[in-house]
Amino acid sequence: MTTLANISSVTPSLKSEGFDVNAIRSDFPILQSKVYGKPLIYFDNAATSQKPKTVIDRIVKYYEHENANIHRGVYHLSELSSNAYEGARDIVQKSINAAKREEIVFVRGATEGINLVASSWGRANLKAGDEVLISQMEHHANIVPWQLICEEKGAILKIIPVDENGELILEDFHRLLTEKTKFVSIVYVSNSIGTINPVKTIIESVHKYNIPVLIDACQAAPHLSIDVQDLDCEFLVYSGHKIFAPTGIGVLYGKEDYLNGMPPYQSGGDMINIVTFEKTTFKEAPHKFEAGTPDISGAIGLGTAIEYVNNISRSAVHKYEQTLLAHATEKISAIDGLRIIGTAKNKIPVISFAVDGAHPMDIGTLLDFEGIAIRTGNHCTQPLLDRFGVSATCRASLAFYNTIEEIDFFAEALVKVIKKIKD
Ligand code: ALA
Repeated sequence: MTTLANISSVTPSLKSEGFDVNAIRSDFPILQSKVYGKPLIYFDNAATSQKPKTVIDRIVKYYEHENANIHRGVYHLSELSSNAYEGARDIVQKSINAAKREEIVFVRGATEGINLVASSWGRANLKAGDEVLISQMEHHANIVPWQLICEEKGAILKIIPVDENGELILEDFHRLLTEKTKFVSIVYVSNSIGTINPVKTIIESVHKYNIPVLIDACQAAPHLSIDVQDLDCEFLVYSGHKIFAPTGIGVLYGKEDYLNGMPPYQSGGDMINIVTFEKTTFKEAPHKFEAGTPDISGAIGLGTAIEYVNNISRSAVHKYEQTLLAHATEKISAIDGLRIIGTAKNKIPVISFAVDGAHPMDIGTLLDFEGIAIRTGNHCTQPLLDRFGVSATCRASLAFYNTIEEIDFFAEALVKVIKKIKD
């Protein structure tokens, strides 16, 4: 039986690109943990990723040495804190190649970013009979905010369907995109089945109608390079906690003209210029959209997480993750009665599956006793799972710190667990 005693990279050639999975694993304290006496195998990275020590240390340093509110104090600590927070904005800007730092709005996460755009842009621009186009592959966070604003404005939500492999049906996308379409909001990479969508081509087509596009890049951010100028999207969102940063911080990118043309989403301190009881004037973006005290330490932690990721070769990570995906797909698909849901040509290392006669919750619970963490359920994508005729799946979602040995251990444990459930 494969053991985890000798964790080694299967692709030593990646070492020439400076990629060493053992070194990476040692940066993540939680990966050294045991669960029920077994080494933790963390395969729930699409839900949230683990945090490297450098991020944890940076947050501790902030609270031990820099904690003060930002943009408000004339004293040393407030300056330290404000500089660190605004420095994180610069790091985010560079990492997604935004043209201006003012185009980066810190939000709680992708969910808040989408709600912000749907409420602010949607309320100001949508009217009865307009159409908003999303896909069948969206996370609930990219469905419900659009449903609510469409309901409020009498607009109509249109859905691009997904084929048997879990790819968007592009002919239907072109058919649904019409003069009536006023906004398109599309996921870059599916959280539940891993499909990488051809968003650049989609954006090009949408722009022929002179309308804006939002890209939900939650699952793209930890796995792919993002260049918003190259994509040319009007908006893009992601959550920090999926890219090795703390929970509670996320990014909304918006083209400057769009952000400045939109009304505030929330209001309060730090987003205003002048307040009187008669009238209030607002700052320009991004501050207009950052009402109240933000998640200062979260933003700083996000900056550190991005710097951490930037120190590892993206191309090596991509090759390594594709090796993990290929190996896991081969191992898992060989299991009797198991169906992989989502077999797109371009995928991140996310494998969703259903097993005849074994409920995902039972599989997940028993795998936990082997030290293995996967997600079970609908992954906040009920319409997508409905399309495949299942209400829940097991989902193994991998990151660059996972290993071939972990996959082998997982596949063996899975066979054992399925047998136990069926016996
Ligand atoms: N959206 C997260 C997931 O896919 C929580 O698990």
